[in-house]
Amino acid sequence: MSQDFAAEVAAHVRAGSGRPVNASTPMEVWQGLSRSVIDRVADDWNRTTATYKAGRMEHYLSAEFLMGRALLNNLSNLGIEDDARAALAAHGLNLTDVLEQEPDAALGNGGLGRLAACFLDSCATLDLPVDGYGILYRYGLFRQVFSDGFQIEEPDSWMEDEYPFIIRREEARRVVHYADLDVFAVPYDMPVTGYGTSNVNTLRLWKAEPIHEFDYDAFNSQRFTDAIVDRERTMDISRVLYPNDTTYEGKVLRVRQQYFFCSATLQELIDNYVEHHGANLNGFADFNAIQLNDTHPVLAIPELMRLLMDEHGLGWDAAWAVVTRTFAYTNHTVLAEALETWEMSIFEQLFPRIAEIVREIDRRFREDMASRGVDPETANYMAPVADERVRMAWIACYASYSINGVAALHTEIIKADTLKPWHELWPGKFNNKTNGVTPRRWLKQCNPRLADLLDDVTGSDEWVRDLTVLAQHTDSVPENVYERLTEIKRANKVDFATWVARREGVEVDPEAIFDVQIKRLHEYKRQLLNALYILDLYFRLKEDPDLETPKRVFIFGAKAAPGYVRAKAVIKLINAIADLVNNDEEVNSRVKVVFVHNYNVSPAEHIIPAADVSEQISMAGKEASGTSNMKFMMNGALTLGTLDGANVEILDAVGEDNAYIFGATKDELPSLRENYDPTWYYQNVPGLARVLDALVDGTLDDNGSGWFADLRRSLLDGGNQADTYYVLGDFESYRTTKDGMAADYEDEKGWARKAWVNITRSGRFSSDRTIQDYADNVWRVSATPIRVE
Ligand code: CRA
Repeated sequence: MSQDFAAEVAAHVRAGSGRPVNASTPMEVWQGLSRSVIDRVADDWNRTTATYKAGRMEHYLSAEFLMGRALLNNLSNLGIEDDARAALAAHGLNLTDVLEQEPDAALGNGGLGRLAACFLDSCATLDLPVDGYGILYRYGLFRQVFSDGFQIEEPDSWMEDEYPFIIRREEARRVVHYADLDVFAVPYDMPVTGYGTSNVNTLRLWKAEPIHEFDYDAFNSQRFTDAIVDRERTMDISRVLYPNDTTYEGKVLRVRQQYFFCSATLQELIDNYVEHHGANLNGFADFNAIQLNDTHPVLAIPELMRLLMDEHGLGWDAAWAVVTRTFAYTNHTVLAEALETWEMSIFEQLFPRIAEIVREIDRRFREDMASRGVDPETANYMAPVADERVRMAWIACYASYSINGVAALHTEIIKADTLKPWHELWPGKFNNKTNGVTPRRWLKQCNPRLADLLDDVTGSDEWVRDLTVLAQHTDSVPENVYERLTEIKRANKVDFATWVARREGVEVDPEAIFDVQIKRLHEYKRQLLNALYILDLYFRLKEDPDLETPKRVFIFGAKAAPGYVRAKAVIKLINAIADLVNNDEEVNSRVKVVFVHNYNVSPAEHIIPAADVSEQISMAGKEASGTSNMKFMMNGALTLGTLDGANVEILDAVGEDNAYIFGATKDELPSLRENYDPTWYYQNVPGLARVLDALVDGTLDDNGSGWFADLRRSLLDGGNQADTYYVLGDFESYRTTKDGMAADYEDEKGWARKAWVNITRSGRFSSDRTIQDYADNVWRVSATPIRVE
C-alpha cells in the first residue's frame, strides 16, 4: 500500500512539474501529493454525489467557508498520513515542510465562516447528504501585515498557483441574470472527506465569468477600456470577500454577490429535482431543505419564489407553500449593526422581478398580520419592507420553518429581544443549536501528542468520531496521565516558541503561562480589557520587582475590518505595549507580549495546542456563541471568561473549579449601566488611572495618530454612555480572577487535572453533536453511507 502510494505520488509530482521528485520544488511536491489525494477520492466522490442526489438533501448556503488548509485534513481522514510521510521521506523530503506550502483557503471572516467549514466536516463524517454552496472568491480575507504596529491590508490571492482541491465543472455552469448584466456562474467543487468513512461530500463554490469574453467592436475601434468593461464588471462579482465580521455594508456589489450564488444554486437544485422526481415542483421541499447561514443568502427566498412561479408555472400560494417548507434560518448575532437591510431602489435597479416579489411578500405579510389581529405598529416593525428598505432578517423569519440561535444564552436573547415579536407569533419555529467544532482538525490533526494520549487512555481512536466517549475517563485515570499531559503541553509550547520566533521574531519562554486571545478585533470582544491588564501588570512589576507572579506570555491574533478605526487603534495599542514590555530588561524575562500577524486557520492550529489560558472576555450578552473557546477547551486550555455565549455551557460542562469566570452578567448589566460612571472607576480602582493615563502621557507611542487618546476618551467621556462595553466596570473583577488563575498555575498537578477535565468534557462541543441535532430535528436527513464495492 505504502509502496503503491509512493509511486502514485511520484507520478503526480512528475506530471505537474515535468521533473523527478527530488528536482521539484516543495510547492510542486505539495501539488503532486494533493493530486494523488484527489485521485484516491475520485470514485467515492462520484458515487456519493450520485447517491445523495436521488434522495432528500440538505443544502448549506453560506457566503463564507473558512476552510483553511486541505491536504493534512484529507490525508488524516483517509488514513494515509503515514504513507504520505514515508513516500516523501523516500525522496529525502519532510511532510511537515511540504504541508507548510499550502495557502489557507480563507473564504471567510471568522467564526461564522469557520463554523460552516466544521459543519461540512461533520456532515461528511456522519455520512449525511448535505452539500455546501458559496462563492469562489478570487481574493479571500485580506492578508494582515504590520507597519510601525499599524495594520496594513494586502490582497490574499490564494489560488494564483495551481490548487488541486478545487475542480472546475464547466458543464454545470448557469446563467445568472441581472437587469443590467447576464453572467455565467461556473461551479468549482471541493471534495469534503470525513473521518473513517468512504463518503465524500461536496462544497460547491460559484465563480462569475463573462458570457462574452470580449467586446470586439470596441476593441477594433481602439476603445480598449470599453472592450473589457463588462468583463471586469462580471469578474468583480466573485472577486473579493467583504472583510466585515458582524457589520453590514449596503454596497451594491455585495447584494450582487448574494443574489449570484443564491440564484445559481437554486437553478441547480430545481433542475436536479426535475431530473430525479419529475416536473411537479410542489414536492420540492420533500427532497430539499436549505439552511441559511445568517441573512447573507436570504435572497434565495424570493429567488425560489421567482423560479417556481415564472419558470415552472406554480401560483403564488403553491410556491409559498414550497418556500415555507424549505428554508431554515440561523441567526449569529444580536449586534444591531449586523442586521442587513437593503434599499429597495437597489433591488429595483438590479433585479426588478425580485423587488416585485419582495413587495408582494410584504403586502401579504401585512394582510396576514391584520388577520391575526397583530396591531399595525408591531406589523410595521416586523414587515419585510418599510421605509423603502428590505429587511433580510424579517424575510428569513417569515419564510423559514425553523429559526435558531447558536448557543443556549443567545437563543434566549433572540427569543426575548432581537426576534421577540416573531417568537410571540411562532414560538414553535425557534430552537437552539449550540455551535461545535470538528475534533478532527482541532484535536487529532493539530495536536497529535494529545491525540496519542487519548488513544492510549481510551484504548482506541473511537473518540475521533464520538468525542463524548472521553467523558468516561474524566475521573478514573492512571496517575501518570497528568504528568503526560503536562509534558505534552510543554512540548507543544516548545514547538510554538520555535514557530513564533521564526514568524514574529519574538523569543518566548515555554515555562511561562501562555495566555491567548485570538479572534476578530471588535470592541465587544474587549481585547482592550486584556491590554489594560497587561499594562497594569507591567506597572506593578516596575513598582515592585519582587511581586510574586508566574512568568507570562500574552499572545494575540486579530484582524480588524479595514474601516473599523477603533479596532485598528486597539491593534496599534497592543503592538505598542508589546514594544514597551518586550524591550524593558527589568520585565521582559517575566512578561512577553506577542501579536501573531495575519491570524488565520493555520496559525490557530499552531497556537491552540500550546495555550494554557483561553481568553473569552466579551461583554456578557454580546458574543452569540464563540467557537475558539471550544477549541481551546478540547486542547486543555482553561477558560478565563464572562458568562457569555457558549462559555456558559462550557462552565456547565466542567464545573466552576475548572474555569475562571468573572464580570457582570447579562442580567446585571442593564441596571449597572443605568448609573454607570466610568470616571468613578478611573478614580477609585487602584491602578486604573495609571494605565489610562499611560495612553496619553508619552509612555506609549501612537505615532501621532491620536488614536490612543481616542481610546481613552471612548472609555471616559460621555457619562453613562461612555465605555459601551463596560471595560472599566469589569476591570477589577477581571484582574482579580486572572491573578488568581496565574497563582493556581503554580500547582502543576492541580492545573493538569483541570485541563484534563476540560478535555474529557468537551464532547458536547464537537460539531458532530450540533450537526446530528440539525439533521434529526431541522433538516430531517439521515445517514446515507455509500456502498463500497
Ligand atoms: N462573528 C458570532 O459573533 C459565533 C459565530 C458562529 C458570529 C460568534 O459568537 O460563534 O458567528 N456572528 O455562530 C456573525 O458572524 C454575522 O454574525 C461571528 O462569527
